[in-house]
Amino acid sequence: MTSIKNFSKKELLGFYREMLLIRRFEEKAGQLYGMGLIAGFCHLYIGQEAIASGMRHTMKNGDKVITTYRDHGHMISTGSDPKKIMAELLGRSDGSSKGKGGSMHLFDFEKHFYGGHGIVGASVPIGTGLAFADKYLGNKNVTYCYFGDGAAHQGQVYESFNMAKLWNLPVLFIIENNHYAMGTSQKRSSSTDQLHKRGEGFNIPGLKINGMDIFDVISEGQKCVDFVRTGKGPMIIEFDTYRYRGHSMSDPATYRSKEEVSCQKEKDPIDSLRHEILTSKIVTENDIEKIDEAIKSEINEIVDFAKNSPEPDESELLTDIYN
Ligand SMILES: Cc1ncc(C[n+]2csc(CCOP(=O)(O)OP(=O)(O)O)c2C)c(N)n1
Ligand SMILES: [Mg+2]
Repeated sequence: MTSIKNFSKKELLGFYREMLLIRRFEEKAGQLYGMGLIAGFCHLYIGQEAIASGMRHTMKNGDKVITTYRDHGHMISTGSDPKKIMAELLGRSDGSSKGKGGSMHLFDFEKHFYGGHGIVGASVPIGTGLAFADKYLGNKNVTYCYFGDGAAHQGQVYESFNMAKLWNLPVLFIIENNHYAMGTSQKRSSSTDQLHKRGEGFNIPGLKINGMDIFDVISEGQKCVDFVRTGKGPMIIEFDTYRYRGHSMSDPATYRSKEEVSCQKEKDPIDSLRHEILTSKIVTENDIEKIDEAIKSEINEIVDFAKNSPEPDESELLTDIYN
């Protein structure tokens, strides 16, 4: 069983730092949205951080990531510059998509981050195509293809499963089961709560993993990555997780009880890692506070950069589009 003992001090503080950066980035995005500085849709990743950060640890150079509109945390975990991500959210010209894509359309080709997709389920056939390219080119890369529990009911997901297994493509289908699709609970909309078994009819194995503990994410996730990387074909991971906020900024999430949310927050991935780091005496409370302060200053720099970046010029209106 993987535990804190399997990681160096540097690795552990790296996990803590990254998850906290994602959390604080998202909290700030929520504030800026409230102030009218971010327009359109904005979906926060708060509560699900251990998945992006943990799976990142299992990746090799050239591995690809593709996900849904809940994409800020995933892009940060690929090592993409958070300043450019925030500038994109604010619709500024220094943004990763030149300020023309916004929150749901993040992209970083250099970091092998293939979006940011607003169409529910769309990341799955596109991710399968990315894996096809890797197989065709004969490299040993894996595509990490993320989608939600709601998306798991989409027809295009199953067409992709069939092709992925038929050609044994190196794709890891990763369902982030946060138990809600907008305001609809999984209990009300799914015939089964075992989404990792949805590949059985295609001969694709699956595993359910606790997504609230970064050590579980890494140890169990690594087994699935190894399976895919060694040419055995696709695999499905279902991460059990929870989103703390509403679906998007316009959702007050009144369909959930306060008790349900607070019960989930007791398993918070960042709090539990901090607790383990302190009880195992990896660093002192003072050291942790210093990291927290450093993240706060980093977030301030990120926001300053985004606010100071100009809006795209009118001449950009018809560039970078299909016509
Ligand atoms: C094809 C399509 N249908 C409906 C929508 C509207 N919609 C946006 S998000 C969402 C819920 C998806 O939930 P889930 O897959 O569980 O992901 P989560 O938001 O929980 O991360 C819906 C129905 C959409 N964007 N695309
Ligand atoms: Mg969901």
